[in-house]
Order: sequence, then structure tokens, then C-alpha cells
Amino acid sequence: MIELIKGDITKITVDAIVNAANTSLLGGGGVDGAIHKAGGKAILEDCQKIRSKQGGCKVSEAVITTAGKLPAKFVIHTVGPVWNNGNNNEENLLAAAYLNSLRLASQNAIHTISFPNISTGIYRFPKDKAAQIAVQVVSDFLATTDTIEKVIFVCFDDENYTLYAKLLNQKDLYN
Ligand code: AR6
Repeated sequence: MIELIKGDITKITVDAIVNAANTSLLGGGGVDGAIHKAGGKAILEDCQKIRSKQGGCKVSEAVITTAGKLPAKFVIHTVGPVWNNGNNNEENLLAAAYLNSLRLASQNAIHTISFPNISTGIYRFPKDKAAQIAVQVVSDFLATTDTIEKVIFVCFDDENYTLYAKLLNQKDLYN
């Protein structure tokens, strides 16, 4: 099932929280900053271990760490694309970021997972396009998995919340 919540992703209890990270995995602003701040240094320590093994995380790929003090078992860090007028395969890269996060979650026996609106802040991906991609990829994946039971879209701003509410209501009509 898919749930929609407006609020702060660091406050919601799930098995795994997805982070909209950058390729360095060293933290940043936006939701990344909030996750590292609330989760504490254990998350950064795990990220540094991953960096020394594989040198960070490429755009659209995903890695998994502890969730530190967050109300979750894991954080899945993925890197969305920076929007550049749609000329750099951004839509496919965003879809792959969602898909790779879901695959990694299911490989780690994660049943509940929350997503922020990846790339729609500092990376400037158009919110309507991003919401359509997120809802499509997640719905398609849920139809193929027994492991993941619940995906929560956590919207921080009103614009994203309204876009997701509309899309998810339309989906209900089809199901
Ligand atoms: N809970 C849920 N959503 C949030 C929160 C929160 N606490 N804080 C912000 N958002 P952004 P990006 C929303 O900029 O566009 C970082 O510096 C926000 O309103 O966090 O993928 C990284 O290190 C927006 O809708 O991520 C990268 O360098 C969404 O989260 C870069 O930003 C994503 O906004 C990644 O940029």
C-alpha cells in the first residue's frame, strides 16, 4: 500500500528512510541535512566506510546504512539527478533512483519505507514531473514484491503534498 503524509521524514517510524543525498555521501542541506542531524554521527561513519570501499554513490544508485538515532532500522541513501532542462536523461535517472532504493530495501527484508520528494528541492526537478515518476515507479514495484508492504511518501511542502494527493486519488480509481 501507499500512504501520503505531510511532515518531517525524520519523525516517522518505518524500517527504512530514504535520503536524497549527493554523490559524496557526506551530508548537505535539505532533507539530507535533517537526516544526518537527527540520526547522529553513526550514519556519517557508515557513509565514510562506503566511501572508502566504493568512493561514494553515483546518481540514481543507492546504498544502505544504519539509521542511528532515527526511528528506523536503516537509511537508504540515493542520489537524484540535478534538473538541467530535461536534457540530461533526468527523468530516467530519477525513476532509477526510486527503483534502486526499492530493490535495495527488498534485498534487506524491509517492509515499510518512506521517501522524500527526491530532487525537488536544491536539485530543482519540476515537482509535477517528479511526483508522476515517483508514484508510477512505486506502484509498479509494489505490484511485483511481497517484501515491501508499505511505502510512505513524505511531503514537506504544500505544493508536493497537493500533487501527490491528486495522483494517488486518481490511482485509487484504477485499482
Ligand atoms: N522531511 C521531508 N522532506 C524534506 C525535509 C524533511 N525534514 N527537508 C526537506 N525536505 P532536497 P534534492 C524536502 O533539497 O533536491 C542536499 O544538500 C524538500 O522540501 O533535500 O534531492 C543533498 O546533500 C524537497 O521537496 O534534496 C544534495 O546535495 C525534498 O525534500 C541535494 O541537497 C528534496 O529536497 C539534493 O537535492
